Parts: sequence; C-alpha cells; structure tokens
Amino acid sequence: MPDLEQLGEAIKAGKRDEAIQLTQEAIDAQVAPQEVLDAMVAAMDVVGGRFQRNEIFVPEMLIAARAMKEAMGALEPLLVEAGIQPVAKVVIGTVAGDLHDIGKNLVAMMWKGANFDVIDLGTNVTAEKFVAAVKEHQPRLVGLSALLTTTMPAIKTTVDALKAAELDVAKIIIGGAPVTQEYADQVGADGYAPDAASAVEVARELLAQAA
Ligand code: B1M
Repeated sequence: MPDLEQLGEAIKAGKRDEAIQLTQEAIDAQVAPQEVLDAMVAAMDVVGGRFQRNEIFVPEMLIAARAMKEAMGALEPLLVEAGIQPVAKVVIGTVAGDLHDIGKNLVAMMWKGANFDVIDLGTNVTAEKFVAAVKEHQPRLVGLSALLTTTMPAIKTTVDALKAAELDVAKIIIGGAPVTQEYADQVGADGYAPDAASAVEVARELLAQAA
C-alpha cells in the first residue's frame, strides 16, 4: 500500500524525485486520484503555515512547491479522466510597468498547490490585458501583484478597469511588498494578502463568501 503520509513528507521537504515516485506508486496501486491530491494539498498547507511562522523561508517554500508541481504532473491526466475539477479558475499577473515576478510566482505556485487552475499572465500586464483575460477565462479570482511604489497606482487602474467592464464578479486580491490592507480598501480590492501562504487563505475565504 503506497504511503500518502510519506508523499506529504516528501513534498514538505521538497524531495521532488521521491514525491514523483510515491505519486506514481499510488497511481499504480490505483489509489483514488482525489485521495492523492488531498494528501498533496494538505502538505502544501503545512508548508504555508511554516512560512507564515517564519519557520521556513522563500527557497524552502519554492522547493516544496516545485516538488508538488512535478508530482502533480503524473496525477493530472487521472484527475481529468476522473472528472475532478480544480477548486477554482484564477488569473494572476504583475501590474503594468512592473517586472518583479518572484513573489507573484510564489503566490501562483501556492495557488496551484491548493488545486486552483492558475492562468499566469506574467509581468507588466496592462489593465486592458487583465480585462481581456478575465473575459476569456471567466476566473473566480484575479490576483494583482506590485513591487514598486511607482506601479501601485496600476493596481487601482486595473481594479477600476475590471469594474468598468462589469467584471467584478471575479474577486480581486492584491499583494506585493509596498501594498497594504489600507491600500486594498482604498482601491476597492476584495482582499489583500501579505505573503503567498496568506494568499491561499484569503482566496479560500473570498471563494467561500462568493459560493
Ligand atoms: Co527591484 N526593487 N527594481 N528588482 N527588487 C525592489 C522591490 C526594491 C524594494 C529594492 C530597493 O530599492 N531596496 C525597489 C523598490 C522601491 C520602491 O518602489 N519602494 C526596487 C527597484 C527600485 C527596482 C528598479 C526600479 C531598479 C532600477 O532599475 N533602478 C527596477 C524596476 C524594474 C521594473 O519592475 N520596471 C528593479 C528591478 C529588479 C530586478 C529586475 C533586478 C529584480 C526582479 C527580478 C524578478 O522579479 N524576476 C529585482 C529584485 C529581485 C528586487 C528585490 C531585491 C527582491 C524582490 C523579491 O523578489 N523579493 C527587491 C528588494 C527586496 O525586496 N529586498 C527589489 C522576494 C519575494 C518573494 O518577495 O516579491 O515581496 P515579494 O513577494 C512576497 C509578498 O510581497 C507577497 O507574497 C510574496 C511571497 O510571500 N506578494 C503577494 C507578492 N505578490 C503578491 C500578490 C498577492 C498576494 C501576495 O496576491 C495576488
């Protein structure tokens, strides 16, 4: 019997090869894909908690997220076959004029780890591109990241554009080093997260409110 607890431990420790091997063993032993996925998501929740408590830092979190991503690769066709849907479709990007993407990528990885279907628009994403992506993909959440005080206003421009296009059915989460809850309230974003682990919690809260 494949050991899903060991799979969780491998993900937490960022042991990519072991995580892939244990996932494959679970698949071969015909463990339900949902059960395997649940073990992975639970492991990433533990990683997120450790990051929030400063017990681990960005590199460890990235390594764990990569292990999860790779292990998910083997599981994905089975999840599709079994009709298991991601929790929600989400769009994320770094706002116009801003090229910083390390934090944004971390949020995207943690969202993937929470079984969200993440459409990553990259960096320097204009309000028009966000509006077009939301129209195309119909996500339930939109994430905006900004690292510069000079690009923070692009968050407001994007929130305003999404609202003007009547696309505020999707909840908007914002974050990035200079961003605060106060700023989120000021620009009319639905949520703010100070770090990638909190971004999972805030996203889940907003999705629950919208359900
Ligand atoms: Co830039 N840079 N940079 N930079 N850079 C900063 C941000 C800066 C604070 C450095 C400094 O002066 N001390 C400063 C900004 C000052 C300010 O505006 N107050 C700065 C500057 C000025 C610049 C340039 C203007 C420099 C220049 O050219 N003169 C230039 C701007 C380019 C542009 O964007 N147009 C520039 C360029 C660059 C590089 C390209 C060299 C590189 C980016 C590489 C890349 O991202 N691929 C870079 C880097 C690496 C940094 C620092 C050193 C590190 C940023 C980082 O990745 N942190 C940074 C100084 C610093 O922070 N020590 C700095 C790690 C990352 C995990 O944290 O991104 O905060 P962070 O993400 C966190 C949270 O903020 C949150 O979760 C993440 C993980 O917990 N979060 C979200 C982020 N997005 C979120 C979204 C959410 C929720 C949470 O919901 C959707």
